[in-house]
Amino acid sequence: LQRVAEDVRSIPDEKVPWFPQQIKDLDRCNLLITKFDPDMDEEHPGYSDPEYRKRRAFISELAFTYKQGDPLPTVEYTAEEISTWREVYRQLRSIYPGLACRQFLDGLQQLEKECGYGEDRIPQLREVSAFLKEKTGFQLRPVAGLLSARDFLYSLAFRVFQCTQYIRHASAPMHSPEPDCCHELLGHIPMLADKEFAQFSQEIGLASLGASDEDIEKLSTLYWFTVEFGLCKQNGAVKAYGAGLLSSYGELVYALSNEPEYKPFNPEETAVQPYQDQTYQPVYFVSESFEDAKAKMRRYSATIKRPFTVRYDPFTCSVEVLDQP
Ligand code: HBI
Ligand code: FE
Repeated sequence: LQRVAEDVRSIPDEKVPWFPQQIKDLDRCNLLITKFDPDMDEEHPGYSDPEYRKRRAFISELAFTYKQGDPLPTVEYTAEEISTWREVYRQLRSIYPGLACRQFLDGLQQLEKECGYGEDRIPQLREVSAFLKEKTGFQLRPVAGLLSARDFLYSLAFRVFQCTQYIRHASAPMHSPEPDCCHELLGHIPMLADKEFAQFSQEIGLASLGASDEDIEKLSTLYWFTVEFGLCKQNGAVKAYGAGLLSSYGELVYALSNEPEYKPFNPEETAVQPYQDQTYQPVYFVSESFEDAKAKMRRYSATIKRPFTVRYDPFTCSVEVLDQP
């Protein structure tokens, strides 16, 4: 079902899906996918734990009631939650130096120095958002779980990153079927502190505004193989920059072993590669550099057909919609 853009009147094509034009319109970008939800998914490690599900419902409510501009909610994490975080942090931290890309290591080091990152406490979204805003203009917004690809990508156009605030179940610290705060805070946030990568992320978002379902599917696959599971060359070695890798001990080691297949990042091919959301990827795409990935993505985005062009105005945090010349 397509939402018609009632407020973009100059566009002749009636079938353009609705898209946000101001940052506060992101309050409407909240379509959740319940596929991996602990209340719905029998495979979820928290499915048969009523305490865990109650905790999740409480943290979800903070996201449901959040409106753009509100102060980010603070969660007082329990001793059990902090101990899960500690285990994840300790394990991953020990292998980052050899496997993560330079930008990630830089970002993480700054977060440890300036933002209270470490194994003893779970950083709060509020302090992390303030940190990112100074580094790259990105800000966070709380979300209750996995969002639709369209709504998730839309928020990136405004340099807004939708972040889950709950933590995975204590019985499975090394794996989570859905995004959780370990994935966001360890996988995504250090990368979003890098200017080049922040711009790369926003440009995927801008390309998604008002795009057809088919193009959203392709952009979402591109996002998957770059922002989530991307590898890049650095000083002759292959390193990880994807958040799905940098927040999973097992897959990070596997991705950089000689088991999986590597292909050069090429948007036309990458956009149609089938992917795995239940287990490790059989194929990863390797970029020459972020600059190269950004240039290639830009060229690809320019081929997406839309009856208008968009331009982001950073002063008003809004999107200008211009008719195609
Ligand atoms: N939702 N909360 C949340 N976090 C993500 O990382 C995320 C999402 N929805 C879709 C998605 N990622 C991607 O896999 C792409 O479909 C955009
Ligand atoms: Fe993610």
